[in-house]
Amino acid sequence: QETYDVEAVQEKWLPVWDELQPFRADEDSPREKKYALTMFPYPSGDLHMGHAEVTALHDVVARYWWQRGFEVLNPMGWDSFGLPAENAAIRNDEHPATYTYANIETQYESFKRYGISFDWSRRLHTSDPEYYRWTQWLFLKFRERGLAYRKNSPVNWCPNDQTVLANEQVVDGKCERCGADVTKRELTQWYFKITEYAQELLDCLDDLEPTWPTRVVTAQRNWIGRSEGAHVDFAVEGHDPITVYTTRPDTIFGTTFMVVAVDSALAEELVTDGQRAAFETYRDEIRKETEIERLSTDRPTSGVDLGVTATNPVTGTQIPVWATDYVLADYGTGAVMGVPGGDQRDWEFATVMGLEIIRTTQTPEGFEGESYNGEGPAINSPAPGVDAPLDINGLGVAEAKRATIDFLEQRGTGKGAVNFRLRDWLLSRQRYWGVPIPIIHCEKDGEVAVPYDQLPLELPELRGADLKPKGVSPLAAASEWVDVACPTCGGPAKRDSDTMDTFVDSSWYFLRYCSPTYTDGPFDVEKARAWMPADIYVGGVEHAVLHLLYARFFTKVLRDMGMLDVGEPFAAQLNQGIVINQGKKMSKSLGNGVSLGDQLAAYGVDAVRLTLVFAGPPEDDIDWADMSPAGSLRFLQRAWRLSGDVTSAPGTAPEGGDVALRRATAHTVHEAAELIEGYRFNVMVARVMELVNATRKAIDLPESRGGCGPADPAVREATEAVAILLSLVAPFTAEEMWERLGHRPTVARAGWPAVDPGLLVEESVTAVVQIQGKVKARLEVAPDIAEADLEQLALADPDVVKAIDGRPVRKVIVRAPKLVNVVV
Ligand code: ANZ
Repeated sequence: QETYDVEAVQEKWLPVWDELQPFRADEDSPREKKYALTMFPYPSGDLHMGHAEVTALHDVVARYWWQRGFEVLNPMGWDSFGLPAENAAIRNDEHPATYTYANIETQYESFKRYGISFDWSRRLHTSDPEYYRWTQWLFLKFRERGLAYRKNSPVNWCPNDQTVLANEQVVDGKCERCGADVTKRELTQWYFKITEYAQELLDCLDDLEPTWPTRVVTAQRNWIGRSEGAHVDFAVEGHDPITVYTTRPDTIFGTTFMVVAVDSALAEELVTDGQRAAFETYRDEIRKETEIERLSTDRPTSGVDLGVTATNPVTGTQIPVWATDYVLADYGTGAVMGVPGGDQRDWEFATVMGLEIIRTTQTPEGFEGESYNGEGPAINSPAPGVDAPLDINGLGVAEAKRATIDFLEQRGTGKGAVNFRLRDWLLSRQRYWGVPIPIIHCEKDGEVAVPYDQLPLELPELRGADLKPKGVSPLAAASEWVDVACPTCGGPAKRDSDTMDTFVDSSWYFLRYCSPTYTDGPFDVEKARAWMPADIYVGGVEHAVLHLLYARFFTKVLRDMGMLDVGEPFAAQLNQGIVINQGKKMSKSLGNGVSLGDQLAAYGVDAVRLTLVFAGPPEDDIDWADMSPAGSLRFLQRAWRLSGDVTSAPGTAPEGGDVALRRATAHTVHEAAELIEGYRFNVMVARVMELVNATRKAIDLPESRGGCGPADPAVREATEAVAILLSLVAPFTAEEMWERLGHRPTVARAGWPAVDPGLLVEESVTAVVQIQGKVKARLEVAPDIAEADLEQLALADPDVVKAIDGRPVRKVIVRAPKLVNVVV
């Protein structure tokens, strides 16, 4: 038996494909366009099993579209700025640029050997000046539209390391590295005003719901976090009224206190002299904590009475105002009306602080909990016997809310309001390896934009400088770079020394792919029109919220700038599962990592790709310990061997070939298309395996047992179909088969196998003829037989004629193609 030399086949075809460039996308082609996008990697290290999985799955779709006759854009690049690369470089004592570009080359070579159908002519790196020039351009355009601005905000600060910490770097209120108590520090930072698009970002999710994974849509909805309620004003003597945001204005009669965020300016203003010392002690303690700790539900209740009272705008009652940590300064208005009967945190607060509790919603029978925020008629609103200007007793929650808002609006003490959990996007990073923010700070002229014709504002190399995080960007210390003349007045000024969050780079890269070398703007508007939106976006669910939300935001702004005619960047999305080993996530400490390089060396590219695609539904995790790449390789050999057995000449018409095998081929091809379009790639592979087995039998079995021999044109037809279907998953094997079948490369562009639709229909079905309800005959008829024809056939059947025996036929009921009922 011939043996299949995996390595030789790989080495043979790579240079041929390089020469043929079968996957160069041409927007001027008359074919219909498809844009197949997959998330671009960070250049940290070489490719791993995760990259192998996602690109193998993605390639099934991209290659399928080519075979179906579409012009396909399937680009790849690198998300090469940012913390992962910078941290790895610092660890390896290398300059981030050296480290990053070396890794990019390694990954590029690996991707090529892995045979994905990327259009490498569109390769981009977000850390290249010709790319980030346009990231800076976009930043300035956003700023002109009021969508990029600076403000003061608190950040986690380690006083020992002198550095800003991300929330994840703060553990139990302490610095993850040195254990010092983390504090909050005010920094002036840049923000994108994504909140301006909150409602649209939410609304458009309805349209994405059918084609995006449910969990992604849900995560985005929750992150945007829209709620409806009211702003209510509480008068305070000697101070402006305090406005609270509440989703339950109907509980106003149960408001027995007010709580404001302890770290807010409001608390600072309100506190009386007598309470100031206690307040400051409490506040300093809370400042050491992280937001996550502050929001956790099982923390002890704490707070300080600020010594002032506020007036309930409906009842006129005076209520105490406290400061607490469970109210967040930057959500709603930073002030909350305390309703212990309706909110559990308020209940606990009232219980611990000895404040009054009044229920305002009737609890269901048998209710034994503390606060209650469900449905029920309003009670104590007002309390029995009390005279109040508003009475909502007996109304359900929705009606009571409406009535309260109407009342407040009439009185001018409140207003219906919508609130979003979504915050503006903090984009400043005090780090080196990122896009420099193109702003100059001048004492006289303030913030001045770097003129457009001076872009890109290049990141200085700073070879030999200490790039470790220090709370201010290393750029601030590079005086040659930082000290500049103000573009407006010419006086001494300083460049902004922060760099942009990496998520800015990845919010528009899919647009740059449409015209990667364009020099008159971030992308050629016409070319983007040809390709956008991406028809599929394949990637990890870890990007469900931030990256996808930011990319959606950029797309909407660019649409409003007149540069795009779509408002959503990704029409459909597929999230792959992860590759694990022995039931656990691969990790260094567990020592269960699987090296992609080792697997490729042992089984070859195609067997590894096939294993990953065949493992199960693409969304499911793959436990490599349960996989059999050796089995995949054996299957590929079986498929390949078919191509050596075919003896009919290329171009032989399959008509007249073995009908059973021809039917199997037609069904496989037909079903494969449906399966791929439903992302059921693993089932598609299973069908191809069945066709390979059927073809093998047709070749080997004697005619008496259903075989037809290798010269039958149906065998060629089946084997060619196998090669084309396999080209989506195992391109090397498929190419080799194609050549052995007498064709020229490349099978990747051979076109989807044509099937005779006649072979897909069942040839005949059995129709039953009954007389007076008793079966008298069975007829073999075409499945699409007309009712009249079936009736005629039935009445002419000799058995039926005999059974009728000359009696007059009173009625014939026909249910084509299965049943004829004759009544005599
Ligand atoms: C009174 C009330 C009564 C409330 C009741 C709830 C139930 P979402 O849906 O998240 O928007 N709240 C408002 N601002 C807050 C802040 N800065 N920090 C912490 N909590 C805050 O929830 C809004 C509700 O969360 C508001 O409605 C307010 O409590 C609280 F029976 O007001 B509610």
